[in-house]
Amino acid sequence: MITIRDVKAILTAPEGINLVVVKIETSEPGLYGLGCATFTQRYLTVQNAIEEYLKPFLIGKDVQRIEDIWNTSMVSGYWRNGPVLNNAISGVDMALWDIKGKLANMPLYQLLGGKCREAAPVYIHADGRTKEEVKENVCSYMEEGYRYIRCQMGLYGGKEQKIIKPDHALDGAYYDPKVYMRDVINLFDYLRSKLGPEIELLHDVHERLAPIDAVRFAKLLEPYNLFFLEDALPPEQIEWFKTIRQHSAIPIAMGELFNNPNEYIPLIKDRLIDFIRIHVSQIGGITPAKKLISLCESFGVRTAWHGPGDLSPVGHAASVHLDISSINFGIQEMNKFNDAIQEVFPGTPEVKNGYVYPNEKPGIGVEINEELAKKYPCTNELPSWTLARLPDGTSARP
Ligand code: GCO
Ligand code: MG
Repeated sequence: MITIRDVKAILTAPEGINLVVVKIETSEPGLYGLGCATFTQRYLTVQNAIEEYLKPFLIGKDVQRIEDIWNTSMVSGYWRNGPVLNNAISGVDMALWDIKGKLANMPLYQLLGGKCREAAPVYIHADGRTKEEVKENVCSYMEEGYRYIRCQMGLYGGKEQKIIKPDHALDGAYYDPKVYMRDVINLFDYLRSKLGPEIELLHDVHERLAPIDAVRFAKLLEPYNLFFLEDALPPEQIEWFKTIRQHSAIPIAMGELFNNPNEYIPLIKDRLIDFIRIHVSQIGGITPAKKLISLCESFGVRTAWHGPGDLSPVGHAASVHLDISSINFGIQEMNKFNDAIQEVFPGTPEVKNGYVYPNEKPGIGVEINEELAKKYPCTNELPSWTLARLPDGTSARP
């Protein structure tokens, strides 16, 4: 029996974004696995959960028993389904799937049912201070071969806005929801008039609107035929998706903030969303993700795994293996990796002509240069954008 000999968290930030990768070493010399445990805003806590709690629990266990290890790890602290422990468990889970692929001498997608497609179409992020600037960025991505493009104007909630604050207003990332709504509707009206109907456009509300405004926004954006409208509501208000469905046929995407199955199961079983946007490590890794794929398939929901900069190339590659082997794949969000991250993580997924291809190497197929990783230390700073505030200073969901 091959056993777990060591479990460690590797922290690195080659793009200036904190990443957490778990490395599991085994009793078989040279056999190890890598998994993504990236919760960028709480990376030290995830590292602590891995090294203080999961490591002593896992040493000596059979590397092959992925399902048993996932379930026993999930209940080992009794309270569960939170972001920190889910990410820690994801790192272990993905590393064990990586090891299983190496033992089987097969790329992970083969263990999950084999290819449904040769490559997964991806979407990329375009932004800009004005609608003209956004259009320019969309066009340059189209020239690179991207056919799905997320369009924002001032990232989330909009920028370049004239905010009238009260005296002595506290610091924060101020935005005006109504100005944001008007600007984005104008943006898509402009983009469609200039680019036509073919290019697939997406938008991320990022939970920045009051529920009834989200309903109106989904209705007003319907004529622009978005591929999907993401995070129209915060997780705390998901009951309002029923109302959105009654007023708009715009495709709905939700899920990056979900950790607990009770957040996403109602939306899937009642067909209130079209794309599930889960951040795979936030629900605990490949083991729960493959079960979620089957649940979604039963209800006509497609996958659109969260794939921003705060996901390691190991995590991105794991998502691509899930993409390739799922019949109800929808679209894959993709990061434009810089040179440094590609050097730290040999095997980082590559995009060609708007498609990302799976690694054909055994397991997940991404390596890590641990010495080089040390050259890019993580930093524990408050992400300023999370201190979102409305014009009068009220704290808002970021
Ligand atoms: C997306 C997400 C990200 C998140 C980020 C938070 O759709 O890619 O909204 O941009 O804001 O992952 O850390
Ligand atoms: Mg998002």
